[in-house]
Amino acid sequence: MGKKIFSGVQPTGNLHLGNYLGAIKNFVELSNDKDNDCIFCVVDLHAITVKQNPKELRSNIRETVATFVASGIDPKKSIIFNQSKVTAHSEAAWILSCSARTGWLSRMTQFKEKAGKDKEKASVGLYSYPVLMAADILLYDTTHVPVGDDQKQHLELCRDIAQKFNNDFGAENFFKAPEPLIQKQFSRIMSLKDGLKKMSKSELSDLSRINLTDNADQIINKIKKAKTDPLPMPSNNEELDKRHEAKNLIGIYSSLTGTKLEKSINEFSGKNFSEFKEILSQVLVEKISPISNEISKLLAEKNFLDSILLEGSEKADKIASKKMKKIHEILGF
Ligand code: AQP
Repeated sequence: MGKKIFSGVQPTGNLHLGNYLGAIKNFVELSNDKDNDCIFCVVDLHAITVKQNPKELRSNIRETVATFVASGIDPKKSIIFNQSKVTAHSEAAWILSCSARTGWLSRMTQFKEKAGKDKEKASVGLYSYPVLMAADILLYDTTHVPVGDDQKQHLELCRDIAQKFNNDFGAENFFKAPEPLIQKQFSRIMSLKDGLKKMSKSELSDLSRINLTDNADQIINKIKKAKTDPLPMPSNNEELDKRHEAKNLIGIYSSLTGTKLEKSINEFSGKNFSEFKEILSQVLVEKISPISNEISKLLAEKNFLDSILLEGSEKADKIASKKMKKIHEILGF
């Protein structure tokens, strides 16, 4: 039986190699299997958990759709829409927030990381973000959620919320507990400037990430400047584990070329980083340039991008409203 896939990406600009290798590449592969029903959501309600400029947000929503399509998701086969246009998401988030326990939410590490030291000043939305994510997933009877490693904890929370709702209302199996689909290797791409920090859209330094809109010169320059260490390339797994930046770069190479990590280590063992970086840049340019070229072409076709979202939101709304009706019945509304 095919899978019911749902996943989202925040339209917060600077979509990067981590988003691609951790999530979008997997979206494309899953959407190419005709047995799967796929829904890919531009999660604009999630984006406003931190302050957004409305004009930039609108353009980032279109850029996210363009990235999906440029990466290979066919809008005729998969539903692509933005979250704010299907009101059931916000409604279900409220309802599920009454099932979620505050103790569960306070354990979420992403909130701690994103709120930083000044937790009191973080928005309530940033804190309750995983409940909205649970609503997104559960409204569509999703069976599988392709995400990066950083979202694993939120997926576990989603399963707990589903189970609690079902138990509380004697609605056995009403919300289906979804399975995460996380790449086995290289599920977390790290910053080019710090091998211990996740590659991220909001990192101030643009040199820390490869954006999916970067051109060949920018990619080559960023890899040239990527942090490494003074030793030659590692020659075994143990050595690699201790050298975070080398591990990240070899991971990126392996993931892009579909090569087993051991094979990549052997290929470059003892060589200079400069030699490896040149090859890595070539591979990156080869894989990312076609996507970035396509994104810029699509960005000029605003009406086309808007029509994808409109059509997608109509389809998504049909599914979500049906589920919402049943939720009302269960709750006694
Ligand atoms: N560095 C990463 N490595 C692997 N996967 C990643 N993802 C994000 N960063 C990495 C995965 O990309 C999908 C979409 O992410 P998102 O846009 O919803 O938000 P995020 O995880 O908060 O992304 P960023 O880049 O870290 O944004 P900021 O800087 O705004 O916090 C998700 O499946 C995610 O796992």
